[in-house]
Amino acid sequence: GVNERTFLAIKPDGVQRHLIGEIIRHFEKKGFKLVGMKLMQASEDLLKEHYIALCDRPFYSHLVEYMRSGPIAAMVWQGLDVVKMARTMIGETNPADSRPGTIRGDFCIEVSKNVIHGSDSIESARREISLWFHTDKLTCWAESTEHWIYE
Ligand code: DAT
Ligand code: MG
Repeated sequence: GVNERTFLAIKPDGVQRHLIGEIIRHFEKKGFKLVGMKLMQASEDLLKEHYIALCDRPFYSHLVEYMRSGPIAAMVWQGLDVVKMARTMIGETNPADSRPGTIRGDFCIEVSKNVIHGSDSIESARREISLWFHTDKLTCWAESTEHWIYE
């Protein structure tokens, strides 16, 4: 439904390369609603937990170090089918496989510096939102443009 939420994070390379504004603009223009946002340097524990499903992969420790190497812009976005739509807008895991027009297709080159994270399912979104945000830090607000976006 329209209350579906996803967790998006602009990774340290995206922040350093001044892509925060442009990336947020993509999701704003689309019609999704920003309900939580913070800039933070994540702890090793948080990042290990965030990527726990990948703990057996050879790149896991490198991935955690990269995510720890600078500030991250952590966000929660809301809207109809936002989990799947945001993944489509982000592109494939490897920027080389991502079409032009997607965030990874337009803004990066290597898989290990792919500028943005997006939850891959509704269950992951729930898990990741509760990992990165306290519920009381999310803001429910009525968007005045909602009736121009939804039937
Ligand atoms: P995604 O971020 O598209 O959900 P994922 O969850 O499979 O991809 O992997 C998490 C991150 O790990 C990914 O954004 C970049 C990194 N990664 C994935 N596969 C990799 C690989 N083969 N080599 C290096 N880093 C990789
Ligand atoms: Mg993933």
